[in-house]
Amino acid sequence: MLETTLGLEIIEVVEQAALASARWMGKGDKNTADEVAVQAMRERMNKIHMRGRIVIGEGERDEAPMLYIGEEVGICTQPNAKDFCNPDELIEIDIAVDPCEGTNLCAYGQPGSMAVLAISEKGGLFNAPDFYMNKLAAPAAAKGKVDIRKSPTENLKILAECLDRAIDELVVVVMKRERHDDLIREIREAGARVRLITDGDVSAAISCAFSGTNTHALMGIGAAPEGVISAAAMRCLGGHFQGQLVYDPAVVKTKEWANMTKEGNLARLAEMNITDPDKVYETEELASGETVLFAACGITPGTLMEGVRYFHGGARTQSLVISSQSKTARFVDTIHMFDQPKTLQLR
Ligand code: VTB
Repeated sequence: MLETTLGLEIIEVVEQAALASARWMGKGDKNTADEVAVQAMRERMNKIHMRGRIVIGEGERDEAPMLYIGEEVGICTQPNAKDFCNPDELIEIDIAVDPCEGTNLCAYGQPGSMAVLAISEKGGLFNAPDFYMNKLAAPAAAKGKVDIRKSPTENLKILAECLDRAIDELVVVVMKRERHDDLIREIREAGARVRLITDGDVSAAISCAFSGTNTHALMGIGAAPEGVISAAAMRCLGGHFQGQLVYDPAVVKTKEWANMTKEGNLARLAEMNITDPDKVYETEELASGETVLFAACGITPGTLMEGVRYFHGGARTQSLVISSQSKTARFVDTIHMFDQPKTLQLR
């Protein structure tokens, strides 16, 4: 149901966000690259015949004017909705968005930024707090065999067995951060190779589920909300994804968390009714809905998708839409014609 009604619409949502953001590609202004994506995503979403609610978005209402957590989106949330939306026929939908995942990558013209979202029925996506998350992603063959509680060395041995290859034939993606210095050392000592990225761990996590990407695992700490989006894709693809919230600023080592304390963060989690802050979340807990859909559109080129390519009068995009319902991963190549060209050429 979700897929048949919303499958094409959500492609357009991520396409519009990517097209907007890509105008700011390489301009060194990450805030604008993000803002325009948010605006475009919201505008397109509000044309969809649905009653949607943002569960993962740009932040709390007071700091984010658009796509804030709790914002209602879709035609059927508009004031005069009852004129054209029958409330009995409507499924309520939870939506997790990241209109420009990897804003720095976009701003500096680096590979791997994309517009991304995940949807499910109400309650089907974990409302992750704006915390950090330790993540482990791996291909389907290793699902349930690798475990985030085990050491990276142990996991690499298991992964090598599951993928029937030597450890030095494995590539692990890790974000280049001070907090990962020991992790990187350990992976290298275990014999595997590390692909360091500056940002954009959603794309890296999902790449693990596609053979041919030369990405065999994602390890390390990134943002928790994006962890849910990655889990939604992995849930559809059968890949391995686990996440554990990180609340200790001494572990995270970012300037954003310089004024935070471990005790303060634990208290924040308790307020959000997260009673076990050390819980390891499995894919099916992060994206538990009966139906889960995931869509992404490349802003800059990446391992999975091309980036936006503008040309006179139009642009070409590449998106990926994955469904737990039809068990499909569709790559959608779209030519957008802004000015009705006299002849349509495939570019
Ligand atoms: C970013 C971003 C990632 O995590 O790095 C962020 O690029 C948080 O890490 O893609 P820092 O605060 O250390 O930069 C992601 O957003 C996603 O998890």
